Amino acid sequence: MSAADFQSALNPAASESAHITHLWWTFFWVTLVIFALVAIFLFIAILRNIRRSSGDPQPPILPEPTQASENRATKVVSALVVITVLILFALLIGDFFTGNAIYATPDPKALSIKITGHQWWWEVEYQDPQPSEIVTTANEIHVPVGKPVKLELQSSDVIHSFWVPNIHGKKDLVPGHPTTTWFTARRTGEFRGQCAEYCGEQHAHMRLVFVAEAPDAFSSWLAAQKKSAPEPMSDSQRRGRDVFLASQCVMCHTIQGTKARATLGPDLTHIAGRKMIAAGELPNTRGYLAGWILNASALKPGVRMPPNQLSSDDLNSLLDYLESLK
Ligand code: HEC
Ligand SMILES: [Cu+2]
Repeated sequence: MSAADFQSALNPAASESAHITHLWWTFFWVTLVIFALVAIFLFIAILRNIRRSSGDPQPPILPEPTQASENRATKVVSALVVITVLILFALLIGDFFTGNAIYATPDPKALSIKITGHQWWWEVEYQDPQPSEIVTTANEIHVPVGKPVKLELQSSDVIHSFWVPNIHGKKDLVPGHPTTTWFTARRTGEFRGQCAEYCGEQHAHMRLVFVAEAPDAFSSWLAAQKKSAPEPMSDSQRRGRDVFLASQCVMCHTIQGTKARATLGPDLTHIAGRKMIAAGELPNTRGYLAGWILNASALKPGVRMPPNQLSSDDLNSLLDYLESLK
């Protein structure tokens, strides 16, 4: 992830964010010119005043303004008011057209993804008319470049806001009020998203990884996600699966192909394929995974996952198993 792709509304990767960036720069240059003009005139006025009063301890007594100079002042002020109104109006029109352009008309062939905000992670579900083809994952969204995408957004608890600045503007997730938003990615890249509405203790650690990739790469990613979890290959992995299925993990997590089918926490069917864990907070490495499983709240205070007491053998097997879930 390059610095500009990290989380920047000024380095667009989708048609929608390109419109927003364009509007931003228009506002920036117009207001910069006005600011510079105001500063210049202010500076001139100050200079004049200093020169007028230099060497004279008493403030100068200015003559009464003449009728002619008063008329001129009124004209200048009126002209400036009219120019200000015109500029504001032009910006308003630009804003209106940008708004129109980014709330594009629905496309029936769009890829449909359902996003559910939870305290403090994102559930991601690729929709399909056939229930068995639906893919569920968490905190990582892949989309194909050049294809319209429809996001169906909802919240399971409090108000969150979905924001991937390189792709589109913010969209609030209000409980009980599902909304939709549309975008088309225009270049490949890996971007970061962030919850943009304060939603409790770990709001700042409610991020996501957003991957825009070539259609072929996306198709193979989605096909891999559709599969059930791979069967354990080694004894340790087999034992790890038993540990998982025998402990309270199954009350909150799903691993497709096993009896773990709960949805209080992220789907773990392909957890090893994800770049980050804990909603973009920690790299998906064995060390962080171990720390997370033993005591998640030490890494993310307030987290909705309880600590676990596991013998080191059980933990190692569990890690072997989770790391095999590609
Ligand atoms: C009470 C419910 C609950 C139980 C029990 C539970 N978890 Fe979790 N787990 C969660 C929640 C909620 C999250 C997401 C937390 C966050 O990111 O804020 C999570 C996150 C995770 C993650 C990171 C997933 C990701 O993509 O970020 C892993 C791995 C995980 N849990 C493994 C386990 C294992 C292994 C067990 C059993 C030893 C377990 N969990 C028990 C609720 C639970
Ligand atoms: Cu939030």
